[in-house]
Amino acid sequence: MFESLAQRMQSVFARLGRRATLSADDVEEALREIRTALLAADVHLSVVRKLTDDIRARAVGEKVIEQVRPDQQVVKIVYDELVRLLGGDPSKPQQLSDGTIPLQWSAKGPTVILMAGLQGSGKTTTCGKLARMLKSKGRRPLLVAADMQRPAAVEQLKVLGESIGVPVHWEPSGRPPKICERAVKRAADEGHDVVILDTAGRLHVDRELMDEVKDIAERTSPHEVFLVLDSMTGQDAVNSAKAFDASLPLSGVVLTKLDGDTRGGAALSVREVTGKPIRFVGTGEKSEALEPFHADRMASRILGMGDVVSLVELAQENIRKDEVERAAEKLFTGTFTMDDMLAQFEQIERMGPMKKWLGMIPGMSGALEGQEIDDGHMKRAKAVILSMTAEERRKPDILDAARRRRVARGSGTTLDDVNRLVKGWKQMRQVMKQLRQDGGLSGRMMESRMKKMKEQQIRELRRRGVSLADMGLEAEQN
Ligand SMILES: Nc1nc2c(ncn2[C@@H]2O[C@H](COP(=O)(O)OP(=O)(O)OP(=O)(O)O)[C@@H](O)[C@H]2O)c(=O)[nH]1
Ligand SMILES: [Mg+2]
Repeated sequence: MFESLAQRMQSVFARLGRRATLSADDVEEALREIRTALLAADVHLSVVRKLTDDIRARAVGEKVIEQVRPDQQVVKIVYDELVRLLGGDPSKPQQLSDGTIPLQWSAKGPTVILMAGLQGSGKTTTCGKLARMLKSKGRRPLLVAADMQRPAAVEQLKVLGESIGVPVHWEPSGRPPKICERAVKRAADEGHDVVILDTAGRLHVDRELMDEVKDIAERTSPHEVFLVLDSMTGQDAVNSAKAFDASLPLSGVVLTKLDGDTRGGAALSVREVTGKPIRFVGTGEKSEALEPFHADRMASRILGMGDVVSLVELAQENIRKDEVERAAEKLFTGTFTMDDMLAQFEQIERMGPMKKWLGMIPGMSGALEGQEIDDGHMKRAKAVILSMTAEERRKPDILDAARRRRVARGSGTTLDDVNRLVKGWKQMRQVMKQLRQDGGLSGRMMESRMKKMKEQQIRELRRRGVSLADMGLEAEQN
């Protein structure tokens, strides 16, 4: 997700990277690029303006940190402002989930969660995902089929409930507000501690259905009212959010289909435009594909520069200059040995779940697609590296079958573990090499690709009626 926005951002920073110092003009030029990149990603114009203004204000006043190149500092400023825009606090370190589910719990009786949103936005799917998540934490959820609009809706929820082992309250006929009222009562009687109401979708915000969902909210006093938004629908999602916000006591937004080919604009706009926090994100069709939302993680992914951000953070925490430089050198030049991998593992262990973290390294998220990485693997992988000789760590290519068997024995792992690690290292090396060849952070190929992409995006924006001035570009010459 956000691939093109992340790539555009990287190209902006790449260009800055070749300057020794940053002038006010450089910052302006970068801001213009950021502006078009954001508009092309379908971010609301008012949000783009605010974001670029905030970035400019900070970039001008920022104290220079000696250990860090100015362009990297700009990355950090943009990152901070993105985090803020997404409703987070950049002064807090990466928020690692402690595994609890961030919900407003009822003090007494079952917690009631109401799901509302346009047709096909993912309400029913999200109800199932949330129920599954709650159940896995020892809660006793009850799903409620309150969509009497679409004939198959009740059946859909029943099937879903069965597949995750969560009971579903449904009635063959009747009005949804009454059904929900009875369902909440049943939940209290039967000892369910969470009730999830799956309401009917609507194509547009229409009066009748809006009144119905309002009625449901009034009768059940939900502790959470989630608006489910399809992130692929961009500006439309944001506009409908305003309408729902006007009629319902929304407590937050669930952004679905972030796994798809979304341009990311909805994610960036919704918080600023509605003032409602994004609470969860849906990242797939399966019932496990729901995550609590973290502004900082999202900002890292949008920038595609998570490593640079943490680098600057390290520097800000006054880590020794040579260490910072060494880390940057390794990342950007691609001389990546098993020792580096071991160091990365150790660092990663301190940073939380590996797959998420690795996905934040530029160019890495694609390479990780469909790969199994869990933290148990990592422990074994560390043991494997520790059993290698210094030479093997420096030059893993010399690990032939006999050496691999020895390493497996020595580390108490299997030959499979050793092979997997070497394969993983090779893939990483490939990614780094690719990054370098494609230009990654500095090359020409990337730049020309970006140029093309940008021209395309400008054409597309013009077609949508965005003026050049709004893109931060001068009026056309011809
Ligand atoms: N890829 C992907 N697909 C999703 C996600 N969430 C929902 N979907 C898909 O989106 C489609 C619509 O989802 P539903 O949950 O039925 O949507 P709904 O809001 O309940 O729709 P109505 O009941 O008709 O209003 C289904 O095909 C889902 O599988 C997600 O996070 N990622
Ligand atoms: Mg539905």
